[in-house]
Amino acid sequence: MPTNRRWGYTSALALTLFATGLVGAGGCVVGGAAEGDEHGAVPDHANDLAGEVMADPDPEEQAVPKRPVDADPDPEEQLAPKVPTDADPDPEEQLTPPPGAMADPDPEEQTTPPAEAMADPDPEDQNNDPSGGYSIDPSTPPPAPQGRSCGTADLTRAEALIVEAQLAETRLLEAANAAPPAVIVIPVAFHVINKGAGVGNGNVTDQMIHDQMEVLNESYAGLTGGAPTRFQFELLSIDRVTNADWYNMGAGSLQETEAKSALRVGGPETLNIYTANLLGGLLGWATFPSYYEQFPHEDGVVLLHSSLPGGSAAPYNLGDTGTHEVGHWMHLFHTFQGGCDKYNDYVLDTPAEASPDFNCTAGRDTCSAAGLDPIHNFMDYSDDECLNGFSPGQAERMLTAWQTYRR
Ligand SMILES: [Ca+2]
Ligand SMILES: [Ca+2]
Ligand SMILES: [Ca+2]
Ligand SMILES: [Zn+2]
Repeated sequence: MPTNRRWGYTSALALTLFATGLVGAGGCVVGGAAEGDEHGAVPDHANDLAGEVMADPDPEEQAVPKRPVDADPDPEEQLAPKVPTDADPDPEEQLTPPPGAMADPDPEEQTTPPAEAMADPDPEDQNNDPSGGYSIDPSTPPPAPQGRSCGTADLTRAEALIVEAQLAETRLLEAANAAPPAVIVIPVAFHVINKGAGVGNGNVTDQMIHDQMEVLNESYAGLTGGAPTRFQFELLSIDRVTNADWYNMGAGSLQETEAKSALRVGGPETLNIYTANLLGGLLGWATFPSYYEQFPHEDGVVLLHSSLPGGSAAPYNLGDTGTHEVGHWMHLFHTFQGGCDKYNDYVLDTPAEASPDFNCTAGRDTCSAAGLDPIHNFMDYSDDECLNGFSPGQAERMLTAWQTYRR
């Protein structure tokens, strides 16, 4: 039984976008939940995703990084106190908080025009970006040593500002024009990547998929305790493929690209969900909508097969990994992104929190800014049992992002 969840991410996407002006790659990798695996007992360090990866002897992690940046030793690694010798190019390491991030008071970053960001291809810029990682307030306790974690990439401040500018433009246009539709039905294509027959080999049942669809619909309708969104999900198709190589895909791996290239259907409006046995103990990852224009074949959500409702990845088997990853696919960030930074997740009504919450810690309040930590928010890291809603601000952001990138 897995004990940890990790949400990994693919930083190279963000970097590529950084260079091109597009923005936003998100990948959530969730960890320690490999089915029937021995990895589950490995302590997970939420903000130290590399720590678990290093401790994980799984040879599958040798999967070839797909994106150039993944192979580039991230300077941030040197800033990661827990993994000083880590040579693993895992992009999740970018989630390690740059110590200087919070201290960067440069007001110019708030007004950095996209053009400037686009012109600067230096990947090291990400390391100086306040929003590029978990910006942990030094005055707050370190993150819990275990629990869910996600691999979806944080955008750099420059990237995030581009997105914010694009969303702001959409808001202006929407205000001047017709309101968006009351209901947006998203077609969902499920791609079940397995290594053979049976749930144990990743061949999830149709029932599990239907149950996941129900979880998505209830969650996004606000029926689980959060704010309602205008999104509904309708199952478009289920296809299954037996491919042991793809089955053990890693975030940003060649296997991921091969599988997606072969299986993806539809345009930016179609939610492609791939289930497989993810490497590194990850629960899933996703791409941000701003990534679609340049890399349409990468668009989608990848889920650990056993995270679907009824799967074996307890306490992450109620379907909220799917809800969380789709949140990224809609351009939501983690509620702890940026830590106590005033921007944090770029959503006003989600109180900033210094680090992920893993244990549904009632009354948790890690940032001095108003509001208790949003421990029940789908974009935090607690168990599925604890996560139960989006905020109105997140619902608005998803709608605006949809109008900007996916309609
Ligand atoms: Ca917020
Ligand atoms: Ca607070
Ligand atoms: Ca829940
Ligand atoms: Zn995530």
